[in-house]
Amino acid sequence: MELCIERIDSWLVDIPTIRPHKLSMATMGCQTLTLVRLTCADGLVGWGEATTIGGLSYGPESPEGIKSAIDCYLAPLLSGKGFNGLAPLVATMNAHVKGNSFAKSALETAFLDAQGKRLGLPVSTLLGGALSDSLPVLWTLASGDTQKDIAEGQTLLAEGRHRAFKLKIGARPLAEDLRHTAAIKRALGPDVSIRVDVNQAWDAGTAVRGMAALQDIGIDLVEQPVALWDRAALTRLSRRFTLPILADEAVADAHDGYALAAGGFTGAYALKIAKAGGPAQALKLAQVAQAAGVALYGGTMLEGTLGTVASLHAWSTLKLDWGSEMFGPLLLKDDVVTAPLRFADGQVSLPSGPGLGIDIDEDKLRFYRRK
Ligand code: MUC
Ligand code: MG
Repeated sequence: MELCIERIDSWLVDIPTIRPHKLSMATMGCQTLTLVRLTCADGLVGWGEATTIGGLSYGPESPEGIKSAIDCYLAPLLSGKGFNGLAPLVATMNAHVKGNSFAKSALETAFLDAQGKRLGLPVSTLLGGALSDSLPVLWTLASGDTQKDIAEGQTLLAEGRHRAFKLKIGARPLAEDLRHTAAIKRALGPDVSIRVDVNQAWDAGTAVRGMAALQDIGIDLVEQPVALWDRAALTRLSRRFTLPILADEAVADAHDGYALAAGGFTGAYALKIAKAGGPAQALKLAQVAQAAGVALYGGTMLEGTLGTVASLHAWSTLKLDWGSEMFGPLLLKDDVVTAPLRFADGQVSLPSGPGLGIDIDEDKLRFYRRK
């Protein structure tokens, strides 16, 4: 079976968030989806999506940069060529385009969607087969206001939509962040898992004080407390505290995962399709982690439904020790798909059907796309 790629189109799609989402490095009021449509010579289409967080504040690719890498380099490279599977597609992209993993992730997703539709198989089957058809999903409390976060958490617990929460800290002085975290933990109760994401905001000394205090408060997991480049500090912290560390920005792909684990890191890795270059590439990192005894977590780049579903197909093939945060669509006021994902009982359901198992709403794409 060969897919002959005829053309690749892309759009920037701006969708407002339901409330400001405050991280240590940016506040989001809108999310930009870079959507990709891959059209095969016989008319079959596959869709992919890439997102980042806060323009260039999370990583080195902006939405505009992702679109430009696709339109100017990757689309001309791939159009008119036939591929009998993902390996030659990825080899071609990597041979001619360095980096740009977010752009490559959108294309790998679109290829998998098209391949699944052609074969009549879900993407999860192409990636090894789903272990389950729903995955645990937490919610991030990040309004920037402690009382609002508590009210939001209590409502979501009462509705049963989520059972675990992540807090975004690091923008404020440590003492303030600790008061905020302790108040939320106290209000939501001992049975609710609370994790924090510092998004690289602390230096190594602040991280030692922060970890000790967060351990006393009863926090379950601390994500990326120090800078991406400071693997030594991340590793020291992981060995010093029983409170586990989740590496996010520090670990993008299988090479990073190997280097961090070989250096003595213990804890967990946040898998993200964008960081790795696609759902199949993220699974390569998962395999390195499993071989090294590092735990797994299904991470989000706050994708819309398309990118979230692409991730879910990959994560469904794994045992995720820390569950997932695939709630991106719930943070957006609207989306460009015909049917929303189902979130209930602390879980998100994996769509069935060939390819990604979702359909694009062309009217909404026309409405939200950047003109
Ligand atoms: C991150 O750094 O993990 C994931 C959930 C969320 O609220 O923000 C993202 C980014
Ligand atoms: Mg993170």
